Amino acid sequence: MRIKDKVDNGYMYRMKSKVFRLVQTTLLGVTQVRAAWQFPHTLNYYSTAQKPLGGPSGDDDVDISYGSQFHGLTTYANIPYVNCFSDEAAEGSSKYDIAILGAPFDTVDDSKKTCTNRLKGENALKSWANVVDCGDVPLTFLDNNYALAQLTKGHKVVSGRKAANQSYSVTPRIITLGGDHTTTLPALRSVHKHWGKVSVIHFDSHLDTWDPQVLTALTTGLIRNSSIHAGIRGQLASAKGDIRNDERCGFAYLTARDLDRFGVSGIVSRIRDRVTEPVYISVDIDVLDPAFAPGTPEPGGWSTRELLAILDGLTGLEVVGADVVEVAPAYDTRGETTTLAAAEVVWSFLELMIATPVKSLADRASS
Ligand SMILES: [Mn+2]
Repeated sequence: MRIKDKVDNGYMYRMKSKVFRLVQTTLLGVTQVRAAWQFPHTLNYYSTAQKPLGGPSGDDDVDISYGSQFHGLTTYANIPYVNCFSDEAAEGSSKYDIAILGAPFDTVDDSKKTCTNRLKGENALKSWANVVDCGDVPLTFLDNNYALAQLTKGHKVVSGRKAANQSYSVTPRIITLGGDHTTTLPALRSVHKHWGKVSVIHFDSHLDTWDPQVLTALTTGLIRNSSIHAGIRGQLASAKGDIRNDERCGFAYLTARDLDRFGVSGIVSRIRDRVTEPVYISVDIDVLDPAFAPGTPEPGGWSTRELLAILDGLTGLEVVGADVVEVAPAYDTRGETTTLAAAEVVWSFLELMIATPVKSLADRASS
C-alpha cells in the first residue's frame, strides 16, 4: 500500500469497488468496466505518483516524471496517443483494439476544433481492449472534397491495421469524433468493408434524410433497412415527403417526446426490437436539449442523463463503430456543457464495445 492510498479518503470506496468488480467479473466470466455514473466509482487515473503536499526540503524527492492526470498532451481520458496513420508508429507495442479518431471536418460551423483535443474525459480505461487516441485525421480546410477523401483514407488506414488482442477480433473498431454529420459516411464505408451491412442507431433531433437522391446513393449497400432514429423533433420540410424518404433510406423513428410516453426502458426496447446486428451508433449531440448542448436551436430534447441511460440500455448489442458529431466548441458554455456530454457519450461507446467483442469478416474468413 502506498502512502498516497493511506491518506486518500477515497481508499475504502475504492476497495469496495474493487471487491464489487471482482464479483462482477466472476459472475459474468468476462472483464466488466464500471459505468462512470455508478457509485462508488473508481478514479482510474494512470498516474499514482502524486504525493501529499508539503514536506520536501529541496527538490531531490520531487518527482516530475509522472505528475498528475492533468499534465502532458491532452488525449481522450488520458489514454495513450498513437500516430495511427504511420506504419512505423502503429505497429509493435502500439497496436490497438479501439481507436478514438478525430474528424475535424465541418462545412457549417465556424470552428474547426470539434475534435479529440476538446474532449477530455476523467476516467481512464482498463479492460481487455487496448484503447488509443489517434488524434485527428489531417484534413485540409481548403477543399471539402479532398478533405473527405483524406478522412476516408484515414478510416481505411486506422481500421485496416491488425488489432492488439486478436483473440477477440483481428479488426480494430473506431469511435469518431466529428466534425459535422458528413463524417459518418467515411466511417460507414470502412465499417462496411470489415463487418458488412450494419443497422444504424441514429440519435438526432433531425432525420437527416431529406435528400434521398443524394443520401440513398451514398448509403446504398452500406446500411440495412432495419435502422432507426431516436430523439427526433426537428421541423419537416414536407410532412409526408420527409417520412417517405426516410423509410426509403431504411429508417423508423422515435420522437423526443416518445421518451415521455414510453420511458427509458421503452425507448431501449423499441430500438433493440428494430435493429438487426451488427450496429453502428451515431450521436448528433443536438439530440440533447439546448440546455445541455447549446448550439442547435431545437428545444424539447433529452437530458444528458436520459441519453446516457438509453445508451447503457444497448449493452450487449454488437457495436462495430460509433461517432459523436456536431459538437461545436464555439457555441458551448464556459462550463463546457456540450463537451462534457460528448466525452461521456464516448465513454458509453467504449463500454458497449468492450462489453461485446465482435468478430469481423476477416475473423470469420480465417476460422
Ligand atoms: Mn441534428
